[in-house]
Amino acid sequence: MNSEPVLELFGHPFSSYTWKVLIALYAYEVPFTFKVVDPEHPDNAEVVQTAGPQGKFPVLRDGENLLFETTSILEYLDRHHIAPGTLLPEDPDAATAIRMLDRVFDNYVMNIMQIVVDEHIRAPDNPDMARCAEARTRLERTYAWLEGWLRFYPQMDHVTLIECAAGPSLFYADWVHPIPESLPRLRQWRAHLLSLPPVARCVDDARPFRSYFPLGAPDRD
Ligand SMILES: N[C@@H](CCC(=O)N[C@@H](CS)C(=O)NCC(=O)O)C(=O)O
Repeated sequence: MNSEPVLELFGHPFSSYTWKVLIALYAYEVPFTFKVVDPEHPDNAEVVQTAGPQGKFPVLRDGENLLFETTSILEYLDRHHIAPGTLLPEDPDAATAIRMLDRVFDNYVMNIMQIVVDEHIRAPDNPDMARCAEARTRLERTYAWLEGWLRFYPQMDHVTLIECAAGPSLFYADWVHPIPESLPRLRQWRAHLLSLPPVARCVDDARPFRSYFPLGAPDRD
């Protein structure tokens, strides 16, 4: 793939998956143009709608290369715009271990949290509470698993695929279903992630949109 042209990232400042890519771009000072996806920018929305099968964002454009799916975007950035081995190791087995955790944060934190959010968008006055309760139980199970995993994972000041995936997913999941005090490592790690400059920048840039959070944004973070 060609890596010459200026990068464009299509996304939204309040979107958790957009943050996942922004965190790497900010952390490694990769120049890019942000193309906001909203009703005022139909051209940007059009790019997103045609890039992948479900019209999801973010989407990265690098010249003729159009990439969707955040994990693939980050692997591409690692190879072509950061330095191979920065976001995920070059050793295949070590990379598999990192990808496995990336899947945990996307599939078992972000996407489960999103079930509760979507339910409150679908029926703000009468959300299906049984569906929400089931999602909350699943989130609790992931939280408990992560508390154990954190006995072995170091608190790092540099950003890898894991921090990119964990920062946004834990930020929003804790809004939907607070991490209990009985899981101090996970609570502390979330606070550490939010203190990383690229993550803090995403949090700050998203502040103007907090009123859109369907469950009501808590008065913290
Ligand atoms: N698996 C996708 C998920 C992307 C995703 O769900 N993006 C949300 C925004 S955070 C989206 O596009 N929502 C609008 C929609 O689903 O139509 C990825 O990793 O890029």
